[in-house]
Amino acid sequence: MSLEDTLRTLREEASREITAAANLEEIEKVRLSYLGKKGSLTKALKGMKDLPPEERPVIGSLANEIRDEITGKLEDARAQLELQKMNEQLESEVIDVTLPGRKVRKGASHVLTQIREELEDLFIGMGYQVIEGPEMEEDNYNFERMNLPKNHPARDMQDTFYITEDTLLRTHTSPVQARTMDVHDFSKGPLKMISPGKVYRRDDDDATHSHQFQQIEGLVVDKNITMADLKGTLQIFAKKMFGEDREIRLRPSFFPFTEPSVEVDVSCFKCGGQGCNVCKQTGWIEILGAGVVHPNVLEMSGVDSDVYSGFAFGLGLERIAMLKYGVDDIRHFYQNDQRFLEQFKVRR
Ligand code: FA5
Repeated sequence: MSLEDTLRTLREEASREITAAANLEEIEKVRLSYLGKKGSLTKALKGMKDLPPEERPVIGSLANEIRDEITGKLEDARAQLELQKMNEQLESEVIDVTLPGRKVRKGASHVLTQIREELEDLFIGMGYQVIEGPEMEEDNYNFERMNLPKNHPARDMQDTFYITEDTLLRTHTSPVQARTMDVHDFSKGPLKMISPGKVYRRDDDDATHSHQFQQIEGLVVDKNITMADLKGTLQIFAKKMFGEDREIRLRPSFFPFTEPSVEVDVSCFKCGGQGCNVCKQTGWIEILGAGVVHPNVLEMSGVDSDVYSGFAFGLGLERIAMLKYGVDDIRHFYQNDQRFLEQFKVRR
């Protein structure tokens, strides 16, 4: 067969094979088999050198024409197949935006954190600062500075976890009173602070007692502060937390660091005052202790008790949460049962 015939045959075969190629891999194979180093068109062109010189330009231009034609067809076919491949992919990977989404489980603040923040906002609104104190405390601040010298019988009121002879896990947030008064500059104005935080006691756990719980301490010291200021403040707090119709009572009590002292009870949410297992048949749940700051406590911080007076309170955060939401066992707050916690989830 003459070289010219060979070229014409290759042209037809290549054209057929390109049309028949079903995918990009097959196109590549066709390309290699004609135009590759060992491809049939490449080989045929090597035969050019054996042609008589006068035939070379004619056959040469035919060969170029055929090579360009095959290259062009290959490129068209490749573009076509690439488009087809992309369309198939788009179809197979289609996203149905109307399908319902998978639910993302979001975390949320613990109910006690929510109430703490609510109370902080209330007191900040009345001009109080929020001050934190250490959970691991010196015996000195936890007791002595609260007018409870060593061997004072009232120390037994709060069974203590000791770390060393002089350090302990604080049994209440009251030591922050002394720490704050020590550094407050009274020439610049009155002291008004609250101090939230964890406290620890060797109490037996039951429906209303936990060995670790949270308190919020409150302290106001200025000239002419009286029991009436304390009462007014507690009333604002109670109304805000429990609403207008919940009953509140102030009961005379004793704390070594206040004189006079009171305890505040709220009517039981479960029995409404009839008596039940939650309120230990009394009809009331105690939420806080308070009173007029004892002159000794002021003096130990270098505050002149003839000029200044103050009131203080210490409230139990879990008790407030129990009363607000009708939770009948304090242990629910610490067991991390999702079914319990989810009830207080707020979307922010
Ligand atoms: C005190 O801790 C005093 N420091 C409060 C105080 C401050 C009085 C300032 C005067 C001036 P008491 O031990 O009563 O007091 O505890 C205060 C509140 O903490 C209680 O009214 C109660 O709401 C809560 N509480 C006490 N013990 C527990 C406990 N084991 N579990 C949960 N809450 C408790």
